[in-house]
Amino acid sequence: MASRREDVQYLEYIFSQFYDIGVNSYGGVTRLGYTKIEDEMHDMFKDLGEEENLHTYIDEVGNTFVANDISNKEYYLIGSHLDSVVNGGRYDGVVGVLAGLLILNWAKNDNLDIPIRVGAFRCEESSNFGKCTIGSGLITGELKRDDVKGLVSKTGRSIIEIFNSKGYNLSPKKIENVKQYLELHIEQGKVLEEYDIKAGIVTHIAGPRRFEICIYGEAEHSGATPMDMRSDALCAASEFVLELEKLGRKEAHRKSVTTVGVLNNNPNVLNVIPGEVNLGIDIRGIDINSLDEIENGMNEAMKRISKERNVKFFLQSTGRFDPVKMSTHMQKKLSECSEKLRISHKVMPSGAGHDAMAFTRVCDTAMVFIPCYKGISHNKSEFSSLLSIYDGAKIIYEYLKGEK
Ligand code: HGY
Ligand code: MN
Ligand code: MN
Repeated sequence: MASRREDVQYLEYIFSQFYDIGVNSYGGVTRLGYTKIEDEMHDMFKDLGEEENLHTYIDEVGNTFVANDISNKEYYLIGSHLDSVVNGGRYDGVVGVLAGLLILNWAKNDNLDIPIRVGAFRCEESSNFGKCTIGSGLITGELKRDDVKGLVSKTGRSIIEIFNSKGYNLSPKKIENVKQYLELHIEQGKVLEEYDIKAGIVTHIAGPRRFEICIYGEAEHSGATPMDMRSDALCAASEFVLELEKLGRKEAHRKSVTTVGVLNNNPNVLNVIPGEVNLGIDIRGIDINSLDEIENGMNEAMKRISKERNVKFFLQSTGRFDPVKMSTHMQKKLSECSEKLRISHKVMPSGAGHDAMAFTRVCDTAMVFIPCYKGISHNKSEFSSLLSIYDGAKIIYEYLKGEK
């Protein structure tokens, strides 16, 4: 068994191989799903697997796998993603893939006879197509061809065109023989760091409900139109945004959150009253009743504002996952492994979405969190330490050894 120093040096080496891919002038990285930059990340992952003389392969939707055994035996799948948000950080998703490579290394050095594969899943972020977990969703059946065939990227490329050009399949065979799925991920919240706890054992993953809203008013002359004769779409949108924030605050005790992350104002010129505004809504929670409360409140607000301001609201759902529960027995065993390794840990929900959501459809699934600097994520300042990644990987490896 290599020393901890050698393991951390290996982590440092593989982390550095990804470091500059997709770097932008703001200091962060933009590695959008199903783009050339994400291709580069997957090529690098495949190269790193081949460097260790491991098996590598790519599935029908472009997910990349590195494995110690590609027979049709049941295997343990460790996974995450290599895409990022726009100007995001270098740890979201990547730490899970790094941990997987380290675990494969340990298993090889220990001659641990357990089939293990590490998967890097395409387009986990909704940043490029407005839909999340496309790679893992398609191969687990969470997403069907009809759910994605109409998607168009931020640069106007259709997913059909991208899949055709890469020889991918929008109706892939469902992934098979996965005994269990485990994912290491940065917490993307402040709890672990705040309480100086080294690991989180995830109980639930919040279910996202996402919507696009178009608000139509009337684009008119900003100087000649009296205040009481306007249908200002941006004022209506602003009232709606604050209303949705209020709904989120009201449901915070049930761990729900609401965000308007996208606002496009048209025609967005100084001397024209905004005639049309498009909003992107992200609601999350682990309690379905709470999410329903928020959704009802959102519909009430739209009705009221549209009447009071003489505008029209058009709502379209762009994604809906129920909250998912992680495997109870895996949670228990992961906690026991953390105890045994004397790594402080706590059980906790995940507010962020992950590829693990999709895998709950095909096998027992669990997640381990590690702290990240001030809980910052989806931001160039995102940071976690190599030692944290090492600790998280140790817990998962200890768990796998216990499965022998
Ligand atoms: O948006 C999320 O929750 C995740 O980062 N994809
Ligand atoms: Mn993310
Ligand atoms: Mn992620």
